[in-house]
Amino acid sequence: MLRPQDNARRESKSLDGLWDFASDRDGVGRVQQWWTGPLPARRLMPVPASYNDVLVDRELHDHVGDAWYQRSVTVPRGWSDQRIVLRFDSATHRAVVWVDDHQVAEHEGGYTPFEADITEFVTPGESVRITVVVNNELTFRSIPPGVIQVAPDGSRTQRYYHDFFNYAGLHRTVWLSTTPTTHLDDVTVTTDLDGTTGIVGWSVAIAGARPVSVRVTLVDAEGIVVGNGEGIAGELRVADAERWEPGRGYLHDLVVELVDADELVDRYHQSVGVRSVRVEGTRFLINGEPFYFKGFGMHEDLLVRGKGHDTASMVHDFELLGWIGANSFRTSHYPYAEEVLDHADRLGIVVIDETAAVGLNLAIGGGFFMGGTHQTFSEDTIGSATQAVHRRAIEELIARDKNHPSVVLWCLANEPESQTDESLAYFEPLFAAAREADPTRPVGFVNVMLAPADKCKVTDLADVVMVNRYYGWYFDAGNLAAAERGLEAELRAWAARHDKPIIVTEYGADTIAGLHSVDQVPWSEEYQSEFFDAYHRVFDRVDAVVGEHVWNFADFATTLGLMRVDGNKKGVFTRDRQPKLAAHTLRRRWRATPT
Ligand code: GCB
Repeated sequence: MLRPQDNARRESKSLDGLWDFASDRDGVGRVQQWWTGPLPARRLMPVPASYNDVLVDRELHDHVGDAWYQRSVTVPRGWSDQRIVLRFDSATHRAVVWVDDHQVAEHEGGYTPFEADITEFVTPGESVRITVVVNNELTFRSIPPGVIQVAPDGSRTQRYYHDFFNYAGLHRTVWLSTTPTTHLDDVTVTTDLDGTTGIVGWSVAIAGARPVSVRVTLVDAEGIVVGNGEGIAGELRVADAERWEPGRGYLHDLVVELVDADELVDRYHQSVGVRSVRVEGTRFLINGEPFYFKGFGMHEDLLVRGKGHDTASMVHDFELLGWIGANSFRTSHYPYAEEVLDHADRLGIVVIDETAAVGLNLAIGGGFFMGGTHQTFSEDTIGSATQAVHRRAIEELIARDKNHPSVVLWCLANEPESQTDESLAYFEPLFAAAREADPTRPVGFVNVMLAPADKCKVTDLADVVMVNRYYGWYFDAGNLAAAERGLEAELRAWAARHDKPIIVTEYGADTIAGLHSVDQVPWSEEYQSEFFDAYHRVFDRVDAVVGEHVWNFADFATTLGLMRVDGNKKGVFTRDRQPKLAAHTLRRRWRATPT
C-alpha cells in the first residue's frame, strides 16, 4: 500500500476539515444503520483530532464505544478512468467505512493506515456520502489491551494498563486519491554502504492487467541523476554517495515508473536516505560509526486535539528537540503519524519505532482495579487472539515505515511481562515475524523493572537491551544516592549477561513546573534536574550504555488517579511546551557532545 501522492499519474485530495459527528452512547447506530442517512443528533467535529476534548462535554471525554463521522464529498470531475482510493491514515482503535450504502473497509488497530478501492461506488463529478464508525474499546483482544467495567446502572468505564489517556477518533488525514488502473502497489527500498559506495536496493509490487516494465531513477538532493535501473527488483551502486546521517537528513528521490513501450503508465516518488544500521557487540552502528541515542520517549498529545496530528505543533516539537540537543526519540507507545517520520527523515533525527503493544503486563495496574492476581498470558487474558492482532500490528507498522531512513530499530512492545515461559512463547513468533518482514533492522522490546537481567527471558530474542528504570522515583523516591547505586548495579548486571548495546529508554521524575526546593524534594524542578545528573553519572560509567531517552519530552494527559496530578508530569517541557529547569540541564549535557 502506497501513500497518496500528486504527480504526472496520481492525484490526491485531503478530506480534512469539519465532519458531522455523533457519539453512539446507546450503541444503536449499527443496528439502526446510521450510514444510510444523515447522522442523528449530529454535531460538528474537526478531522484530524481526537474527539474527546474538542467539545465541552464530559460524557464525550469519557465515551466508551462507537462514534460516527460523516461527510459528503464531490469526486473531482477529472478522475475518470482512474482507480479511486479512500484512505484513512488512522482511525483509533478500529473502524468500519461506508461509501453511500456500501461497506468498503474494516480495520483493527488505531495507529496504522488502511484504504479501500471505491472506484465502483463513485462517479467523477458527483457527490458521495462517506460514513465511518470508530470504536475505542480496549479488551484483552486489542493492542493495547484493556477491560470495560460495567456498573449496576449499566454505564461502562474503560480501564487499561497503560499510562496515557485513551484518545480516539480520526487522528490523521483522510484522503481521496487516484492511481492508474495498472499501478504500483508497493515499493520497498533498502540501503547499505560498501566503503564510500552507497547501495540502494529496490523491489516493487504491481497491480493491474496491463503489461508494463519498471524503470527506476535515483536523483540526489541537487536534482542530479546518480543511478538508473530496470526490473521489479534490483540494486543500484552509487559511488561516493551522499549519506543520510544523524543530524544530516540527506535524502535522494527514487523515481519508480511503470512504462508500456514509451508510455508512462504510473510513477511514484520514494525518498531514500542512504545509510547502514548494524549492531556489533555492545555498539549500535549507523554508517559504521557508534551512535549514542540522546533524546526522549514522547507522546502524540496536545491540548484540545489530543492525539490529532498538527503540523505546526510537530515542527515546533522538532525545533525543541534541536534546541535541547536531542538526536533521537522513541514513538512511545504506538506508531506516530507518518508526517512525523518524514520530518525525522528530513532533519536526520533517529527513531525507535514502537507498536501499540503497551500494557501487556497485568502485574502493573492489574491489582489496581481487578483485585487478586491475574495471569498476563493465558487464553482468558492476553492469548492467541491478541497475539494475532499484535502480529498484524507489527506487520502493518513495518509495511508502513520500512522506507524511512530515520527508523533504525523496531520496538515490539513496551514493558510486557517478560520473565515467564508464557511470555517467551508469546514473543518468539512475534520476533520472527518482525525479522521476516524486515531483515535489515535490529529488533527489540522495552523491559520493565520487574524483570531484571537474571529474570528476563525475552531479551534473549532481542538485538538490543532496552530498559525503563525509575530508581529515585518509584523506588527510593527522594534518595538519589541510593538511586545511583541501584541503577549502576542493575546496568552492570545487564552488561554482564548480554553482549548487546543497552539503551535506557525511560528514566524520569514527575515535576510540577514552578515547584522549587533547595533540598532533594520529589516533584520539584531541582529534583528532576538532579535526578538526571545522577543517572548520567551512571551512564557515563557503564560502557555498554549507548543511549539515554528521558521520560518524557512533555507533560501529557492520563486517566484520573491519585498517582497523577492533572496528567503525567514527567515532561521536561510542560504540556504547552515551556521548559522546566531540567531542560537546561539536558541541553548543557547533550549539546556538549556531537550528534
Ligand atoms: C513507564 C511507562 C510509561 C509511563 C511511565 C511513568 O514505565 O512505560 O508509559 O508513563 O512509566 O511515568 O510511570
